[in-house]
Amino acid sequence: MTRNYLDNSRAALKESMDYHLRCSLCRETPSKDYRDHFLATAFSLRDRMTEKILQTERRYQEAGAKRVYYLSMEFLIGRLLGDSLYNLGLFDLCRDVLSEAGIDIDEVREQENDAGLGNGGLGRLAACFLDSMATLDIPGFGYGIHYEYGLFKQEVDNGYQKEKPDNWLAEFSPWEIKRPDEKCIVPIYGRIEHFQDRAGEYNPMWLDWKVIMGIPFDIPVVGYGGKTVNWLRLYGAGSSTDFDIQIFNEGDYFRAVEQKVSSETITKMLYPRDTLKSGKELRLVQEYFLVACSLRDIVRRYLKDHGDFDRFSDSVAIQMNDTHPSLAVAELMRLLVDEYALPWDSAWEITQRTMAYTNHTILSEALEKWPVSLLERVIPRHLQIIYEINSRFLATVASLHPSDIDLIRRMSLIEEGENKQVRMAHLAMVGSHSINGVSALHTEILMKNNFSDFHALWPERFVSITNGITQRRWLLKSNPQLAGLISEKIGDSWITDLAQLKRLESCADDPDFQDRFRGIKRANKEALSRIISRTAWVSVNPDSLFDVHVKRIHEYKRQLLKIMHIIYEYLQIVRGEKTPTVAKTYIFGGKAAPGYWVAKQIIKLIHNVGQVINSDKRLQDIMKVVFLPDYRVSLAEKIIPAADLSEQISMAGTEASGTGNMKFMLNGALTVGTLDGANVEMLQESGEDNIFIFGLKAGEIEEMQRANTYRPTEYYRSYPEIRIVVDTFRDNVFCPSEPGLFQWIYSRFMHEEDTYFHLPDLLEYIRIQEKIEEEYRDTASWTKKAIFNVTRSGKFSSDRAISEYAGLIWKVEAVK
Ligand code: HBZ
Repeated sequence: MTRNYLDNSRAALKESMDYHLRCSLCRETPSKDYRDHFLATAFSLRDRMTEKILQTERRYQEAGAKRVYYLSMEFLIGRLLGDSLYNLGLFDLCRDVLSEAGIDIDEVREQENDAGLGNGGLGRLAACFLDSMATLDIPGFGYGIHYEYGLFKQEVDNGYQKEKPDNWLAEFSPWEIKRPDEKCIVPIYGRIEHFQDRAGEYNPMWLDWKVIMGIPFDIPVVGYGGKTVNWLRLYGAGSSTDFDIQIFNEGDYFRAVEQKVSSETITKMLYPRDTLKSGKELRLVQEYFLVACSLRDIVRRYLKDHGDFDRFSDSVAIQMNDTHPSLAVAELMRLLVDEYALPWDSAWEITQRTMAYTNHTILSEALEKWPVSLLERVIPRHLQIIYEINSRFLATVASLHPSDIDLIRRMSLIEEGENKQVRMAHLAMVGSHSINGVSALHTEILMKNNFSDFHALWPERFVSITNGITQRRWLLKSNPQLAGLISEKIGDSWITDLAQLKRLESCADDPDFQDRFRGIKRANKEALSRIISRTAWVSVNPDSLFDVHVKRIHEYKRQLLKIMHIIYEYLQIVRGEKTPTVAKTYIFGGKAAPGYWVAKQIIKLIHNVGQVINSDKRLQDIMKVVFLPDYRVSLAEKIIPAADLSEQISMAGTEASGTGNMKFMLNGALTVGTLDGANVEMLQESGEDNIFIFGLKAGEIEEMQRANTYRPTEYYRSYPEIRIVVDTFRDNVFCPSEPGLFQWIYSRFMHEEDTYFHLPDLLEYIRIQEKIEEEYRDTASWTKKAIFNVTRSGKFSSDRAISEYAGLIWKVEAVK
């Protein structure tokens, strides 16, 4: 290529796309193959991004900048082509270049597989944070695992979820840059022996370990405007050739091959959330592998510019995304003490000043614990270090509360009992200078309940940082028409400063603006209707109210509450007790963990209720219920812009924050929700007229749980509305050909088992849904509320969240 092939001119872009078609893909030009065009476009962008990675790195070097490393077992990045095009400012140009070749850019974008390297909110948050760090010119990098298989693909067969492997790399990802030259070697298994040194002291030595090799794959992360390009480094496990050769030389060829195979299985697949992981050795190995590879890399980078560790915590901040990477505390200590011979106390000070921990769950059963016996076998040296950290920590606690044995037992890193376990959250908290929850309510609950002992000891360590989402992906790219309308009215500064949306408030009453706003929603609903008919085989009316409940299927998120309301409404209509005034489409989506029986039954229930309702002639144009299979990032990008109503109805006190709720708000859906997670703050921002809040509050539920006063049967007996719904489960109304299928739901209520308080909230939920129906009929007023949701969603940008992390926790600055 002759011209400066990296410039952003039309000619250069076309030239580099043609170049890649011929030289990278070995295709005749012009090609009509969408996949070829996807790859050629991606390669052309990658060239531009890698050049900028180098420039960005030079800038960071010159500034001697402090760096943030975001350690996460999950990065739910989805597709990258559209975002990269928008962030590089090349979308229009690229669309035109493709269209000149007779190629539709949307078709090209559909060729990309989602990188589904995460389960849900936690993983998607990590991905939004990468986008914000790059956009804010913060030297922030992700470290994660290069899973060969992401979260399973979901198929629904007669209402039953079937899991299929997500072989996302089968067709190869054009974004990643494999760097075998930067591989690292990670010791694992083996045993500890103590050797006496010259001074007569016994020192531990980790012997006979095996070796895993970590091979980095870098994915460029381009910030909006294209100035800063950071990267996400994903480690894949390989076998160490050196080590294999050693066994090989011993003549044991088969053992050498076996070891190679077993090393490579370490990063084979992402574990689905909520399966019973405790005791799953491979998962522990994965967590250790991530931490070991990342810290080696972080220390290596630091030591390139420094002779000792004196400035480590001034140069490095490490954020642990939940406890999954919390072995980083022990691994950093091990590196500093064992490999770099620092005294324990100095190493500990460095570790605490460097590390920070984000908690994402209040559900105590979801807090990670690992059996001591397993750690002893897999990472014996780390277990010793954890014991040493614990004994020093407990000595401090004991010195402050000498006779409080119970407190010491509660705070210990080790849960005593028949099967001793390490409490990973305690390890993370003790080893960090900062502990944060992900919404105001969540942090409050952590301080008051789960971690109250730690909060009493170190109140200064606790901070609340409400989650956020990137408006680049969740508005600019996924709802281009709305983005365009907004920019037309207030300019495009909202793309990097979401609070600017406030300036749109004056348009909320303007009938012309309202019309256009509604027109865009309507177009998005039409597009979604086509997807529904293609993937769920249901034809829906785009003029109906789109009421959407999409997220992981979990009892605490209460998809069952939503379906119980639908059943109620259905019965009302068919019994002639209600004349429907608004046509509605109820849309569900979400994956259930493969081993989570109740969650899978709930999918089946949604499907069966849908079958009965969708085939009932009396409800033909009035009500539809659809379950969209394989909910994932790229599907969310199509569903959310089309929603009128966003369901955020978890039992109060269970959803740490939620981030889907924010995406809906940004796209002009109204929320119906409990006072849970970030809904509380959405209410504050939007104003109570623009959100539908119902249900028990977290404190009320806590009180009922404490006093054990909740009796589902009392609600069943007292309220006919509840009774008629619950009875359908007993009477096989939605499973006539499989009697007994949903009996378990009825039985639970009858046996006073309703952990997530469905019945106490059902009545209020029914009432608020009636109010919603009434309000929806007033189109102008509804549209105005929808607009207010958009204009008041500024707080929920991940740019705001990242600025808070940078200022309050990481103490890093932008490097412009
Ligand atoms: O993290 C979610 C919370 O449920 C949600 O409220 C919050 O908004 C979001 C971001 O802070 N938590 C998860 O998504 N958790 C997981 O996906 C998970 C994955 C693997 C596990 C445990 C939890 O082993």
